[in-house]
Amino acid sequence: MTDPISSHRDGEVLVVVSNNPPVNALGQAVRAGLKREVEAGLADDSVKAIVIRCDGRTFFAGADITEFGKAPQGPSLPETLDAMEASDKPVVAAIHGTALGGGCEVALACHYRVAVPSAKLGLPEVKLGLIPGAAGTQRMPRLVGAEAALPLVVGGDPISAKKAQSIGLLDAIVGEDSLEADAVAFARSKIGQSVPRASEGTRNQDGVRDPDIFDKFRASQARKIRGFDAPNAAIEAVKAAGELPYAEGVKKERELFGKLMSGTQSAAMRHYFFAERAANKIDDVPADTPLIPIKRVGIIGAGTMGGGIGMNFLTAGIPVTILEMQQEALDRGAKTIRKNYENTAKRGRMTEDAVEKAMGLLKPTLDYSELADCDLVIEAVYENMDVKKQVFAKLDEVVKQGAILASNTSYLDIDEIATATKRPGYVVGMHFFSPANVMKLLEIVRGRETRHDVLATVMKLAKTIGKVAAVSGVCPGFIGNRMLSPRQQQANALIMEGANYWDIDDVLLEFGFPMGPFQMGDLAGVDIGWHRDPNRIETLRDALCAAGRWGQKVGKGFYDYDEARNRTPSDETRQIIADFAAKEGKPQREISKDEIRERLLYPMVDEGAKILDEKMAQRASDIDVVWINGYGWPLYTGGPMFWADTIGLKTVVEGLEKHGLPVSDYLRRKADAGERFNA
Ligand code: 3H9
Repeated sequence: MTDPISSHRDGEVLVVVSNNPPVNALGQAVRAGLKREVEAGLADDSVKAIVIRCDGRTFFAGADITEFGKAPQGPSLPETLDAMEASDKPVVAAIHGTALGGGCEVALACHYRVAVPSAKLGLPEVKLGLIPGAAGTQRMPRLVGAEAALPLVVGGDPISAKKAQSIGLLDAIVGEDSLEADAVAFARSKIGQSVPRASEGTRNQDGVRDPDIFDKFRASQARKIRGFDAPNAAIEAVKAAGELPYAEGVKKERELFGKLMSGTQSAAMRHYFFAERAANKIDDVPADTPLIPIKRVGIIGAGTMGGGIGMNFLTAGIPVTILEMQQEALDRGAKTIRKNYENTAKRGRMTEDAVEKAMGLLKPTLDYSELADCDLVIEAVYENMDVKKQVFAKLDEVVKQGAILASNTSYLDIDEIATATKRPGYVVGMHFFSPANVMKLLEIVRGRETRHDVLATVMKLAKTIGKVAAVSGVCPGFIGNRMLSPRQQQANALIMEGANYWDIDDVLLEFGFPMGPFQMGDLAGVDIGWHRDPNRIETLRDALCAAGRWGQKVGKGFYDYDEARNRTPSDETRQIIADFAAKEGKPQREISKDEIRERLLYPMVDEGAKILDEKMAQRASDIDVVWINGYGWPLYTGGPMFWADTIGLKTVVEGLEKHGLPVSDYLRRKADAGERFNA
């Protein structure tokens, strides 16, 4: 392997360069090379200053995550950085791309930091269930203050160069195309001066003067960090930076880092990091498959779903033609899109200019022929096979050859939809989740005849519009809804056997879901799809609807709601359920939360196993990606399949058997062989 670290001289300045594609991760060879070159520079009297920069697309994007969990190989990042910071010769970080995690810690250990305007800096370790482990939690608050450090260390989102300069993290912003020359000039201007060291900074005293900032910050993040271990450890570490001398603070950080690294949450979140990237790859579609240029997107349907889907493209700067049947529905759809953008602008997350720019790309129409020049048309109409086939037949007539025709169906057979066209190879499923402009998941449904270039194009497009994509084969409900179905069946069965419906919701909330199935039912509307005849009572839902319990929108569904939409269990609902169970002759018993959890979640794992066995998902981790991004499965468990691996497939099989539930052959085989779903 070639050495990733090299150096060259620019007069009395030594420029140390890393070249470790794709993201200059700080693996063993990079650490060793960095230490070697910096030590050589320090030992050489003719070197008066050092600049550290990276080749390729980015400054160091962090520690090499693939090394985590393996036996550590020296030199460690902390020792490499300590040697650097201890130098009396100025060391300057020259940053482009993303200086993340360990990369940002390299920059913090340098005496000065300069960056190009497009650079971003951040400490995203919490997103891997960790905290910074190379003194980032100690140097950062000393350099920028605890208050400014908290969102960086605890939230994990990177900040722009401009913002970094405003909080004192960057010393200068330099030319986008002259990073090395400007960094060398900067370093030269510091020769002979005493060097500032972040570890000796005192701005962390803001947290000592006002210790309330930590509790306030924790409270402000309560919803976002519920269930996650790392954010609390991150707050503790930043607090320690004010309370302890530097060396002890570093020790505290090490302790917290070590505990998180060996815990299940970080293992799960690291699994997810690679799962998300793997999901983007389709095994038999080569990475260099030519893409179909997408310059204009058509959307059929300007309702909640169609409008939300359209916003993704408008926001990304791709023109959208949106079609409706009636002028009124079209106007309403366009108005809703504008209102959504304006609300985003009011919250300061978009400029007025950007709102107008996005709206300027929207072309509403009632005329199918206006879709002729679209490169991709996404149908988002009513879930009915006949209607969808009519739409696709019409699209086949009017849309130019070579364009992609996609359906947003959530469970219908894409292959059957494709038969309505003479170009089944260009038909694909693009299943967005509601609200489509917000939810991250895009389930791509690969039909029997879907072409490689069509698949490659929609996968790339997913990234362009900020979605996380996963591919599913054609089966009822695809990956996500197919697995939701056994959970819902069990939830319904449990309440008929005597379980409290709020216990079912609470079990899922405690597990880490944002919402349980009955809360979800109330939110969506218990009356959705109801036949509207209060005298015809065949299902529990009929009984609830007949009693006017239509859901949150009318203040009562499964739960009663107050004005602030807080839910309380309802005696009336309880009675309706009991009456219904009696009518069905269902014996009642007390049901524990453990049984509820097992009966809700284990059948999902079993369904996931069947999906894998039938090759409807390419890999187990794709299923995890779907459930984390589309259905709120808690990230810190790694998704249903990784969670099953963690608790053991044998445990799942035994649990299913204990509750008299079916076990698929695939799951049983894997469990018997002591295997995992994820390698
Ligand atoms: C840390 O630093 C801990 C320290 O505090 C403690 C030290 C003691 N390692 O995302 P992309 C791979 S924790 C290994 O598609 P983009 C990635 O898997 C780390 N591999 O590109 C992919 O591989 P493949 C803190 C990594 O342009 C390829 O690179 N840092 C790493 O969309 C391209 O990645 C982070 O958490 C890594 N650190 O986005 C940053 N990073 O092609 C994590 C990437 O085989 N990284 N790979 O699928 C990122 O956020 C994005 O990769 C980045 C580029 C924004 C840099």
